[in-house]
Amino acid sequence: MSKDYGADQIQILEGLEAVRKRPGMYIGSTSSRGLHHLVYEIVDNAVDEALAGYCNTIDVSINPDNSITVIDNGRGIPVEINKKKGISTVEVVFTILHAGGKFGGGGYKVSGGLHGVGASVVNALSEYLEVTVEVDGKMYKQRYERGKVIEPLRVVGDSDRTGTTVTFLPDGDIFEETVYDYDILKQRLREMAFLTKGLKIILRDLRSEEGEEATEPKVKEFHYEGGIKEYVQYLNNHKKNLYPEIIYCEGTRDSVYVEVALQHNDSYTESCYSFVNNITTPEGGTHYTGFKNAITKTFNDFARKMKYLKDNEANLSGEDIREGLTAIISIKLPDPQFEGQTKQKLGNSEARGAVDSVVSEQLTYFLEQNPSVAKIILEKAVLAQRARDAARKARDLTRRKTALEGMSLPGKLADCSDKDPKNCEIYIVEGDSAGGSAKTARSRATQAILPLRGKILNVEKSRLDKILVNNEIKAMITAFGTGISDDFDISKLRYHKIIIMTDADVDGAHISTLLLTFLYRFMPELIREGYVYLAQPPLYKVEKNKQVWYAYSDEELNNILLQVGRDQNNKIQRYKGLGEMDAEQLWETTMDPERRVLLRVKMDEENSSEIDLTFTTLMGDNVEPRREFIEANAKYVKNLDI
Ligand code: 28F
Repeated sequence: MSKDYGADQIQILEGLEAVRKRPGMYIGSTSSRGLHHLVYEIVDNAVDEALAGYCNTIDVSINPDNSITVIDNGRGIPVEINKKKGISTVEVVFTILHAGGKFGGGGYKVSGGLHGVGASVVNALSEYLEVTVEVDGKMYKQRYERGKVIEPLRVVGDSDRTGTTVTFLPDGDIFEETVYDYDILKQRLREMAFLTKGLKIILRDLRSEEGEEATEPKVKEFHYEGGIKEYVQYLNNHKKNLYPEIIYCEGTRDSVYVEVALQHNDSYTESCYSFVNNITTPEGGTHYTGFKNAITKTFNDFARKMKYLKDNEANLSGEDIREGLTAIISIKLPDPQFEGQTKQKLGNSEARGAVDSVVSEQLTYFLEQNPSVAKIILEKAVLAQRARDAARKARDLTRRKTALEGMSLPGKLADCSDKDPKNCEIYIVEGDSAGGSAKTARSRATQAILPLRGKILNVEKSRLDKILVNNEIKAMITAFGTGISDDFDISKLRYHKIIIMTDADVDGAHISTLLLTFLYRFMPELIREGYVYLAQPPLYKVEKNKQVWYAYSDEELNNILLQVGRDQNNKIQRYKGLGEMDAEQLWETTMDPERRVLLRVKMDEENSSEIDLTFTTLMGDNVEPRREFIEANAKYVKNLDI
């Protein structure tokens, strides 16, 4: 091929060069999240082919070298030469930015807005990418390196199938992290399969666990004929459902395709997830608003018609009706407009009316056909309303009033003198003895201590009114100053670090989990914005000839013993609890900002339904799912001291 590039070719190279210069602009980040995004971009194109009705199976493999292969059985990307560009359509798709627009009008592209940067970006950010197209009995192949065409598309053999195969190796010069996480891909591909009913997605991990001889590859197959109904079933199967049916609404209004599945369980939490063209919208948007409006209006109309609500009684609030509700709202529309901080909120106004109309119409019909289910839901909503009224009274007690109104801080709180939240941190300490030595050890200017008496309430199993009268919970709400749930106001946070400090034993771990459950359910933004930490007390103290070392893990202990030599003058103490350290030791090992180790609690927004499910599994009523979870994950646990 002649080396003198035409104007088009130069424009193509500049386009991909731009991607390599500022990858974050195109895939959000070059961290692990960006690495996994590459897979979603390629899979999205295959899912588009499924939505168009030509593909029903997608194979995804993590290869031993951490390259990825995605295979679909669709029509195959057209191999003809694109008149305008003078290159094959395949080459257009992989070398021209935003050329992914597969369909003109009519069909839905899964990858829309910021999300759909298409295959060309993956190509630009890969050490190599190979695409194989099987169509008309032939197999075509083309290879690129860092986005550059190595050779034109050419026939390499015959084929008796049709479809597109893409193999790419992310560029180590661009991505800090190049090792794929099987679980991250598993969760997103499972979600994709739920959202695209009938599509079979198979995930294989062809890497062998380090150290182990090559075991048979990990394989997982996702195939849900029931689509989002099965998604609700999956999210609810660890909970006690209030009725067996899964309510399902489906329809199209003004070219917006609407699908909604919902079912109540006996918990007090609302787990509703919304999607646009299979893209998760954790900030909600017009489709979610339309859903909430329809639910509130339909249930209230029905309640009045069935005389559950007398004419003079107030309407049930949306919050009451959605207590314990698990729902999936999935819409598809041709040109989604994303808004919000992280571009994960839908802005299209037509979506609100479309969802409202489909859900109102079909939910009304369902309730008329199933009055016993309607009764169950309305009775729970009425209970929730009463509890909410009681909670409002209790909450008014805990809401942080100004100092003048005398809402004093909890007595047990040893506050810090600095009043600028940016400088301040609060230690939530288990037990009065540890609390005592923490109060002595701390730096009074910037460190506040809130001792908690033993186990706090498991909020997963209690309603808001019970939670708000619990002293430990009340103390935390007042100390943090932000209020909770809908009242939550991050600007009122009094400490920019909330540090959970518990014993390094099973009880301590339980208390940390209970605290994280409370924070996740009532102040999730604290976790999402990275204000929450776990203190890391030492596990061992090694003394020898008056010298002292601290070990924070078993391997660190071994390294210290290797250094100082293993002999009888070693004195090794296994710390069972914070109380075994005096104030000086607690300061230097766990509280001194110069020397301590803190674990920051992070929440990966893209897997919010999985996080919600994990809390329910671990903290909810049903024992069986918890046992399964523990058995499945026990192998990851280190230094468990039963
Ligand atoms: C492993 C990743 O990318 N699959 C794809 C198709 C099918 C068509 C297509 C793709 C025309 C100009 C946009 C075929 N026949 N899997 C995939 N399958 N792209 S990507 O067309 C590309 C459009 O650019 C296709 C008829 N219409 C569309």
